[in-house]
Amino acid sequence: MPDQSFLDWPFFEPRHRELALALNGWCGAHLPVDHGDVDTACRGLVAMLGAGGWLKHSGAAADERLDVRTLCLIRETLARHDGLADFAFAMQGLGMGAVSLFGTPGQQAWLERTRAGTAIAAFALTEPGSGSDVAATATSAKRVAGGWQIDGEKTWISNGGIADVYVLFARTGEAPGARGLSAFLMPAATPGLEIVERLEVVAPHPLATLRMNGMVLPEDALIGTPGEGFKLAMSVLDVFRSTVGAAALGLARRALDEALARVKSRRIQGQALAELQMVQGHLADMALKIDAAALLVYRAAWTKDTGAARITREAAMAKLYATEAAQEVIDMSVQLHGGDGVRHGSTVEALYREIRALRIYEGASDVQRVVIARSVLA
Ligand code: COS
Repeated sequence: MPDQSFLDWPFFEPRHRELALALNGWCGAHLPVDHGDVDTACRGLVAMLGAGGWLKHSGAAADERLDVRTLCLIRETLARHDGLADFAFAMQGLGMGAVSLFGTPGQQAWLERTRAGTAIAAFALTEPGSGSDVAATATSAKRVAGGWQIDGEKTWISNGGIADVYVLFARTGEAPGARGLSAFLMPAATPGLEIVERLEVVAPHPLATLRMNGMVLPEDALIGTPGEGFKLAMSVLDVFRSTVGAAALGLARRALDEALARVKSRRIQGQALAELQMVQGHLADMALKIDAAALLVYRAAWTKDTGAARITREAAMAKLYATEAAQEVIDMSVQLHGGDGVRHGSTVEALYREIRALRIYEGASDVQRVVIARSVLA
């Protein structure tokens, strides 16, 4: 078990400490799972996390508030034990984030299922021609009798292919660019939805390209107000970007734990690696980066939970720093493991593959720099 002293920081309430310790115990008994077939593994993880009661924290029903510190503590803890378990939890939250924050009671019926682990959620924003530039979204939603006709393609959609329900962003055309988008609830069984391609990546998880061809969604599929989809997406990302930082933190803490075990047991010239001053310097840098990342992550989460309307800058700082720092910490842990660090199937080798995508998805590092720079210059 890594250093838990951060739980005494003033960002947390007793309920957060209790939850983190209880989840850590649950993870010890249930994780990691076999990742052999990622679709099967993810379905199993969603069901397990639902049965364990953890997924109820992935979204908030109408009379509740989404607690970002809880989301972050859960992601950090799961990531420390099993990256795929963190992924399975996170996607239930991101996928249903718009419904949780802005959904009608009717739409929240889906949220009940994703919080119970009986339905899988996905967030369909990115397109072949618009990744970082959300305002360039081309998928169209046109008003037709009884609803909205959707045409277009989405790609890099996590849980694509296994999701039961997607939140889809499309151009409804109230204005050009960012002011002409809207969000929709799209059940996977809707006629006209096709999984065009499954994508494989360095740390496998379900990913797909989707095509919507003459699909018709009912009127009540619209989430929020027409034309407000960009802001809605950004508000969801403000919450979940902080949690990506938390996942990176969990991966980094695991890498430090693995490094500590290694340098205490591995001997060189008659002494433990840990006795070498240069190794101690690396350990100090790793611990420092982890604490700095944790401070930024929980600062962002606490700021939102205590009532801030927007945490755009705090979330961007948390995601940028925590993911970049985790990459460095994990790389150093691989280095301290020598050849074992790059051996296929070793824990640090898996961490090395798992961290990479976090610097890209939910806003690449340079997008976070753009967001931070704008807030500094404003
Ligand atoms: N919360 C609420 N509103 C927001 C917001 C936020 N976090 N960020 C921007 N807005 C509002 C702005 O205030 C602006 O409103 P007005 O038109 O009323 O002035 C509007 O949205 C447009 O904002 P902006 O001009 O900043 O839009 P840009 O097109 O310049 O977009 C970036 C900026 C690059 C920051 C945005 O496209 C982005 O975050 N890209 C990355 C996308 C991403 O994370 N993709 C991953 C998907 S999930 S894997």
